[in-house]
This record gives sequence, structure tokens and C-alpha cells, in this order.
Amino acid sequence: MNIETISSAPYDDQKPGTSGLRKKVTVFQQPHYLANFVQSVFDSLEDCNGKSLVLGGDGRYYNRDAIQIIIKIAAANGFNELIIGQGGLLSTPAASHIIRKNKAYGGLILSASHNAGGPTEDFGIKYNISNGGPAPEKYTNDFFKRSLEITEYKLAEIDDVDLDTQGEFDLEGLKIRIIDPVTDYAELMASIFDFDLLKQALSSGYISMCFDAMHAITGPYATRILEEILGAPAGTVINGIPLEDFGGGHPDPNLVHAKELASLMFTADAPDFAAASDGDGDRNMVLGANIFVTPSDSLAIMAANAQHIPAYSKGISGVARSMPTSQAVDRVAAALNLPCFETPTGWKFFSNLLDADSITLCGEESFGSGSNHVREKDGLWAVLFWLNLIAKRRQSVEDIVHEHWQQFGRDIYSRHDYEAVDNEIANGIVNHLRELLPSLTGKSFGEYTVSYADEFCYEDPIDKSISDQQGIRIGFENGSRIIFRLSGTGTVGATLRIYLEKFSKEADAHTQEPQQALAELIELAEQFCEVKQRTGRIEPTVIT
Ligand code: G16
Repeated sequence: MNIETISSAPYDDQKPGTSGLRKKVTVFQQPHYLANFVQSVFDSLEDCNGKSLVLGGDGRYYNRDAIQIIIKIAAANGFNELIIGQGGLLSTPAASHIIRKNKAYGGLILSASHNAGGPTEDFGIKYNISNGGPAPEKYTNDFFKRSLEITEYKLAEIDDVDLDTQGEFDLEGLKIRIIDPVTDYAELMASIFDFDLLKQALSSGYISMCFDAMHAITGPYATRILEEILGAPAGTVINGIPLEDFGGGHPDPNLVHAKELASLMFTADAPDFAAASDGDGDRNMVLGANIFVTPSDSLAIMAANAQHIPAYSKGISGVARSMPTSQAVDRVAAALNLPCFETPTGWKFFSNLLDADSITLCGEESFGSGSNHVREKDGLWAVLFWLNLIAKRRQSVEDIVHEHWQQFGRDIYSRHDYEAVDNEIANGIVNHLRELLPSLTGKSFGEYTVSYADEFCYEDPIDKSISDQQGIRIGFENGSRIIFRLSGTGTVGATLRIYLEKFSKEADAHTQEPQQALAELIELAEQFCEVKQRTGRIEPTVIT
């Protein structure tokens, strides 16, 4: 195989964020931009020679072009096997599983997750290590460092690979396997959940449901599993064909971007259950007739009900949540005497705990939940968990949630996002908050007395690595919290996230509307961070 060495110059903006490098497609299309980053990753890894690499993405615009470039760079860097999803497609959780199942060295996953796709929208790339999980910070720091020094990359002189035909072939010593993206993942799901029970429930109509794939990667996965294997009626999966621009939509499963589905669930025609997933298939939104389940509650309910799911029926080792996720799961852990961990935002922080079997289930407020079956959050897994639970408990989603609140109390929760804020203003807000923190403890604001005010710093319990500046926390004596963070996944300006949480054990907790119940905290948050005053905005861009 002939290998060319291409001269290049570093870009200074290739620092991976919360989940890999995410930029506008036009940024990735700059000369050598993608190649520089991929070569920086390979240079930072110990030795790629003779190793196996998994490759796939969510099918968004530029996915196919990127895969052809990566194949040539991977071949030139000595990998001897590439496992690629047919059509260049692999959901993020499926890629994680395929890395683990094949004991691959790692994988490159192409996605900008829930961000919009298309020629003027977003693209992304991230490296996952051999445990199937996103590269930890010590890796991503090295990737960035290398990207600032890079002067050349290697490219194999080979033809483009036919991504659309499954099979295995040899390309001048490089083994290429084009695999069905769904089969392995579907088998994994069948090993976790009670597929016989689910078949009965879905094919008999005992559970009626709608799954919105948002024209993103879960379309083929959901159609195969829900309709073809479990027998849900054709049409259960809507927007099931992955499109390069997600049909012009925003593949973010929340109350704003999956509004149609959410509205349907509050009408007389609502099915029993509805769910949606995001661009790369790792997020989930879950709804029942008349009820939206917040991701934080979903995690808590999963933890409290894990014994109903075959794979977890013998018990779970512990649970974890990201810091801004509500404390609902903590209450379950306390009641069940389970270890409970609080990690920074970013799925990569769960991997060590999962590898050490310190936890079995974990989740985040950002519509993510998962377990030790892979090292990524998993949208369809969460959907199957809920279906299995409804079928087993023979109760509606609303009843399951209300019973949970009755037993544990309710963490009323909301997140307010201010997107595309000028970077200088956003940094000004964070600095202002940092200055404010030392003066807050002990101060009262109406019924809220501050019990702690700090910046979250995490020490990984397994490898003892430290991650600081992971969000500003203001906790109150009544258990309420306000958290402020700048997102690490946006591509335009800065996104300020304000997370609001109030615990209620009142009998009417289940009827409380979150924005009303949180009104005082929302005002306090503005008093602290001054986002409206500093940006001139009158309301958040997105409220979930
Ligand atoms: C990624 C990470 C998640 C994180 C989310 C939001 O999800 O994997 O752990 O919670 O981003 O992060 P931020 O608040 O920094 O924007 P995804 O689905 O985008 O890969």
C-alpha cells in the first residue's frame, strides 16, 4: 500500500468539548481540518499497528466523505482491521457495543448528536477507547495538544470503499468489514430485556406506542427491534428514515424539538407510551399519556425498579448521576442502601465507575440514561426499559411516576438554556458568579437559605484524576439547588445552562407545574447570574 505524507499546518480550535469535537460542517471542510484531527488522535494513541478500529456515524451531512478520509488515514497509520457500519451508519451505543464485542482498539464516531445537520449545520467526531466509552480527559487533552503541533498526516493511496455492501474484504493487507449496524445491538437488547413479554404486550396492543426517530440514526434500530422483532404495528416508528439534514429538524428529543409528539401525549388520542431519540441514538425522551417523565425522574424510577428487568433482577451495584441532574436518584439509592455517585457532565465520567462495577445504572438530565451494557448512554435501551417496566407492572406511565413521587417525594426540575450568547458576556457571567460565591453561604432569600455555594470539582474515585470548574452550585437548606454551567457541546457562541430543582413531599406535588413551582428559584437565578440584564434577552432560548 502506498502511503503519502501530506504537509499541513495546525488549527488552534480542535479542543474536544463535552463529547468530542463539534463544529460547523464548513469548519470541518477546511483543507486538512478533519485529517489533522484524526492524525492527532492516532499520534496520541500508543501504537495503532495491527489494531482494529470501529467506524461509523449518525448519517448526517459529511458523514460519508469523512469516513472515506478516515479510512485512508487509518490504513496509513497501520490499523489492520476496520469495522464499519453499512452506509457508514452506527448509532453511538451500537458503536460502543461493537468496540467491546470485537475487542477493538477503539472507534471513531461521527456525530454532532442532537445538533442540527446539513451543509451549513453541525458535524462532529469523537474517539472511544477499548472499553467502548468516550476517551477520558487525559486522552482528549493529548489530542488537542498534538493538534496544535501537527505538521503532516499520512494518507493511504487507496480507492474509496463501497460502504453500502455488507461483507468482508482485503484491501492491500487491510481487512475491511462492512457490518449490519443493527444486528449486534438488537441481540444485546434481547439479552437484557424480556423480549417474550414485550412481544405479547406490543403485538397484542396491550401497550400502544409511538417512537419518533426524528429522521436520525435510531430509525433503522427502532424499526427492526420494535416493529420487526417485537411485533409492534407498522407505523409505530415515525420519521424512521435517517436523512442527512434530519428533514430540516433539530434531532433533539425534548419538549421543544419533539413538540408534536409531546403535544399528542396530552390529547384524548394519546397512545400509552411515546419516546424519541436524538441524532446519534444515545438520548431518549419518555412520555406516557398525560405525562412527561423528566430524565432525572426516569433514572430514579429505573433504579427503583431495576429488579423487574431480567438483566438487573439480581440487583444493581450502585448508581450515578451528573452533578446538574436532580437528586431524585439519590433518594432511591439511600432507601435501597446503594452507593450513589455525583460526576461532572459528560458520559465519559461514568466509564471508570462502570468498569469497576461500582455502578450499574447512570444518567443525566440531558436526556441520557444507560447501564453497564455499553459505555455510552443509550436511547433505545431506555425505551425498552420503560416498555418492559410497563408490561411487567401492568401500570400506566403516569401511575408508575405518581407512585414513585408518593414514595420518595418529587424533585421538581427544569433547565433554562440561553443559547448563542456572546462568549465575552458568558465568561463575564461565570466570573461574576465566581466572585459572588464566597458571600452567599448562610444568606437567606425568602424561604431559601444558602447552605453551600461552590464550584464543582470532581475527583474520580477510581483513577483519582481531578476535573475542576465543572459548574457553579448553589444549594439551599431545603434541598433546592440552582446550578450554572456553560455547555461544552454548542457550536455558536456560548450556551448558558441554568438548572433549577426543588424538592417537594407535599400531597399535591404531582399536580405542580414546574415553571410555577420553581418561579422563586428562577428569579433568584437571574438575581445571581444577571443573564437577562447582561444579554438583553427576555427569556431562555429553550426550557426543558
Ligand atoms: C453530551 C454528553 C453528555 C452531556 C451532554 C450535554 O451528550 O455525552 O454527557 O450531558 O452532551 O452537555 P453540555 O451540557 O456540555 O452541552 P450528547 O448527546 O450531545 O453526546
